[in-house]
Amino acid sequence: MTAILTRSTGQLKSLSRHYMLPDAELTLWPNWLPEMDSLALLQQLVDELSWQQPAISLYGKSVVIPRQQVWMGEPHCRYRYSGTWFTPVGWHPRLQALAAEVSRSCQQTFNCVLLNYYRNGQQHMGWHADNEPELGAKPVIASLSLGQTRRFDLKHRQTDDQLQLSLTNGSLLLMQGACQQYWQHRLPKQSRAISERINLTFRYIPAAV
Ligand SMILES: O=C(O)CCC(=O)C(=O)O
Repeated sequence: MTAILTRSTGQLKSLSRHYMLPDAELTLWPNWLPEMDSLALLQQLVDELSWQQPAISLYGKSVVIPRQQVWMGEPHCRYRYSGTWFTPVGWHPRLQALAAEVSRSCQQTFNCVLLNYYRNGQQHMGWHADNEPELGAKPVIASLSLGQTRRFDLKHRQTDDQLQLSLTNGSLLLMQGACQQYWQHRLPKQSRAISERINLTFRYIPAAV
């Protein structure tokens, strides 16, 4: 007799892998959102958000980013990225509810989100850390992926330590500890990745006092 292992959506959601790295702590929930819900959300966000492809400053040159993005959240959450200031658009109701769900899973408050839309594997993001001063010391970042599976690389700034993760449809990756201080990450080009993907990085920016 064949044993069939079934799990409810709730059980799948709670399955996670924990990575204790030098100077960083990662948790990956491979099935945080069910597959069909993730694909439906991707389509909704493609259709309903006003995607931008701004130029940023890279090594002194103005370069159009190789993907599209939306910066969203509470009104005070202005954010500087590669020499350019971004003012958030107001919450999309679905994403405000999602931010609250991510906050519950990660036991962290998030009040803004950067959405990146990659049409195919040629679109990418280079090495960087989410270490802008407005995020405070030791920022906690929760990264939700929808659509095409993509490779996600991390490397330690001072040692040869490297890690490659596969970010699948519906996965949630939590980066915490001193991750943004000591590690950089990137989403490399992948010629075999032909489908579209949206990544949402939930962040917290304190209101200025
Ligand atoms: O698309 C990804 O998974 C990477 C996103 C990222 O690195 C960022 O938003 O800082």
